Amino acid sequence: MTVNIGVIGTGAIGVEHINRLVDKCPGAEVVAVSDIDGERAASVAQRIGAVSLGSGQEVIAASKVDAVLVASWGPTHEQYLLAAIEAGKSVFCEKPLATSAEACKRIVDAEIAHGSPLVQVGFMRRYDVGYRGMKQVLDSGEIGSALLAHCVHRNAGVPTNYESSMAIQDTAVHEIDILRWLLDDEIVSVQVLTPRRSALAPERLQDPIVLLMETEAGRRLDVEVFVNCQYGYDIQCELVGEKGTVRLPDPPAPTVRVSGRVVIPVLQDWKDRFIDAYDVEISEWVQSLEVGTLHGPTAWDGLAASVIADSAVRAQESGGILRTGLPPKPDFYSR
Ligand code: NAD
Ligand code: ISE
Repeated sequence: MTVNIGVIGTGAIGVEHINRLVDKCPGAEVVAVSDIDGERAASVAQRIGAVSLGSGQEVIAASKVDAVLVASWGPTHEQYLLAAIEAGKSVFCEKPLATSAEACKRIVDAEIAHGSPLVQVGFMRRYDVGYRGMKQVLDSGEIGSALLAHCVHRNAGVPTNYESSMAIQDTAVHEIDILRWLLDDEIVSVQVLTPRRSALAPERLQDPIVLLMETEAGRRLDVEVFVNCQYGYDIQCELVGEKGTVRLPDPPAPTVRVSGRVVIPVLQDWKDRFIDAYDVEISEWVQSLEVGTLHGPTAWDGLAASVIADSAVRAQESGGILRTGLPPKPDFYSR
């Protein structure tokens, strides 16, 4: 069986996902695309033999589209998710689910009202072999119960439209999701520290920042976000347990001995760091469409990450420790 997919948003990650659907997912065919930049959509459509439609709503409504992949800008996600749910079509949405907790709640409510799961969110780190290995170690009990987590999320630099709140809502949101998933524990409070600002960061940005979070079970989590670190894209994560620790492996790279130095190159781009995870994420999504049961991060995970990220943005403004106030998980999502 072939699943016919419509893609909304043919920018950086939209094109990456289209390429992996075409090249790496034999069970899928991309039949329609759209972008507010119609020329960009048309050129992608022509390359892969799909049709380019005038709007995302037309992609969702198209009778030959079985499922939708949303990779447009975050603020546009809500309208497309609500339309896909109303049409009863499965939808994979890049993170964030939506750009406010209220918008995420409307999506969750619509999905519950529909009566069966349709939405998967693009938290791809859950598909990364390194994080999956960490989860296996933790779940085996080998290091005892986790007590602390130390994370680092560094980008060499960010685009000119990147604002301070994006360090949390766009960037740290990946750590928020992966820590909830690794620990199977909910984040209940958050504080944001603002150390001395890097003179190399654009003036509008407080960079770096440090998120300090506490979970329901009393675990303490710290996340450094430094998006103008200059030297590369560097993701680190360590869990400290009662009997040992487990650490995310660095991506494999050759060690070069030259000119009196030992050099291990650092990746420069997020696209390269998690390329295998994106491949597995999209392949598993297609397979789950074939069998009719979704397994990936849910709309509830999207809402939870957004509630926690919004609290962190407010905590950064106030300088205090804020309760995240996430409501209890509806039974619908306890599958
Ligand atoms: P981008 O700017 O390269 O691409 C976004 C595309 O959306 C653009 O082509 C733009 O014209 C199009 N667009 C904007 N409004 C639209 C609308 N109303 N309808 C249709 N298309 C519209 O951005 P990107 O880096 O590809 O990011 C897209 C999404 O993917 C964002 O939500 C971002 O947070 C997410 N993202 C996720 C990861 C990850 O690691 N999972 C990485 C990068 C981006
Ligand atoms: C980007 O949107 C992503 O999702 C990347 O994974 C992240 O590392 C980067 O900081 C974000 O801007």
